[in-house]
Amino acid sequence: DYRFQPYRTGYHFQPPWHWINDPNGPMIYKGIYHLFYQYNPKGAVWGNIVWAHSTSRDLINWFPHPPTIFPSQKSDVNGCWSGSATILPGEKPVILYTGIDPDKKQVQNIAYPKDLSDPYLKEWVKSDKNPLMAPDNVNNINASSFRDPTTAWQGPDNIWRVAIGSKINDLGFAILYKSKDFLNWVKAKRPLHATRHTGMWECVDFYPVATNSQCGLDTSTLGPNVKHVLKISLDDTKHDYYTIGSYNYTTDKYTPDKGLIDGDAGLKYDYGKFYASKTFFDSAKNRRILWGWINESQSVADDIKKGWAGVQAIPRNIYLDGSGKQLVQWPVSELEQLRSSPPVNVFDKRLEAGELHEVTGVTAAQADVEITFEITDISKAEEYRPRWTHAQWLCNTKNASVRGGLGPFGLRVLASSDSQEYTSVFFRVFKKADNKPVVLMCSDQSRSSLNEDNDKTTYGAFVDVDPIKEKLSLRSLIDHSIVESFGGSGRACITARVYPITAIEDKARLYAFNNATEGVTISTLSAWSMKKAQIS
Ligand code: DQQ
Repeated sequence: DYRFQPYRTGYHFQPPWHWINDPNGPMIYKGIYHLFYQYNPKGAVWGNIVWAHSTSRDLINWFPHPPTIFPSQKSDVNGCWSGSATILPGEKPVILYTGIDPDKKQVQNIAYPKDLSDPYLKEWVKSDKNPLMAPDNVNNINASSFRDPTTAWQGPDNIWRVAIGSKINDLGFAILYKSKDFLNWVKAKRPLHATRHTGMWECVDFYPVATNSQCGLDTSTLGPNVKHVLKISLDDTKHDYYTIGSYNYTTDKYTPDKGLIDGDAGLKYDYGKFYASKTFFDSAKNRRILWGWINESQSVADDIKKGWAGVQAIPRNIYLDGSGKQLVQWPVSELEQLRSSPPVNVFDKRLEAGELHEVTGVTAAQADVEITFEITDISKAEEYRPRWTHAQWLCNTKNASVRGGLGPFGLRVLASSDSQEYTSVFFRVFKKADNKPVVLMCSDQSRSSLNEDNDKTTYGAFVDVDPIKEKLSLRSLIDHSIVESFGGSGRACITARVYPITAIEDKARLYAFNNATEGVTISTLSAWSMKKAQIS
């Protein structure tokens, strides 16, 4: 029934209906934010892919425009797949994207705004030189694995570079192309970076981060106090992984920092559902912003029944952590305009062992919740075993119903009052042999819905914080079928899609819980009902 729509979002981006996937070409132009995204204009499953387009002044409220890039040339007749925007000198945006040609080969095309005086950039024109990059007999490019051009960057030698994801067997890599004029591109001899056993690299993203500030950097920035981030979306696992490293523009090689792992065992932007993400430099506010696609947990049949599939995560400010070892992500502050004030607050509350504390007075199906816990003593924490290196496995083994010394404690969201359905986002603190703490964050979907057709995978991440030295914080953005969570002030993120049958709309409940054998103190809890954003 198309009219029964309890799972549509209140403030996460989604079009009125049909399938969406990757965010494409995000940028700011003349003070207007642009979001393009992969869209099927004909249905709730992937196919017939075009670039849909919306614009915004604040990254939260959006105005829809007709699709901008759709099949119209030989070089994209079978689909307009992912790509990125680059702002050329003189404030001239261009888009590079992957087209699927008549032979189903993946090729790279360019499009320009028709009218630069239109801040909404509603119409785009494709070059008749397309495709600008294509697999051929000489370059040895795998024609079914050559896609998703990055935002281009310009070296001090004035030459433009762009990276494009590819693979040969299970060797994943980013092909590098160079150009003087942005039109004639020459493939470099060596890839920007390659890693064995990773498979196809989709939606590669490559950008500089500052080592001494949280400000974002323009994509071409090089120099001291600058590191680079390489993000790859692994088709085989459907997660976004990144490393931090150094980029040498004379050799055009990227080298991850020592101790960071490339690929599947490495760092993830988000340990839940979050894929094919892309950043852009917001020159108006000097920050780098991350967009990501939150894919579905419902069955294809249920997607078709509800008439839509996929949403975009709340754009996140992204910057290097003080440790230099990882990135930190935090929802853009513009989101806070949707918080109804005042929040419901709880201060200095002891949660006894086994206690469930209901937070009333908020719209629990559409809320923003921040909670901090104070931990003064880890002597009662469970001992951490060195072989517990896989966070997701640990969260599955020790789910929300398994009692430990310090944890599980956290939020129970989209919960029914009879405890039949609920999603648990929580921490568990362990202690190592030397008494150093290990913090695990979990998002446990196993009880999220009575509908057995949903994917209810539980997700987990280690959070690099010392809960004795700083308060242990969790923020969850709850939006009907989305639970987007940030642990340790954005050092670990886990996004989940949940489809409760009974815990919907005003029947959804919100709780803080402590299922440990010891008490824990909530230092602060603030919960805001969220207003609806204007989206479509
Ligand atoms: N989605 C696009 C591709 C990309 C994939 C097609 C990632 O360009 O590799 O819709 O989700």
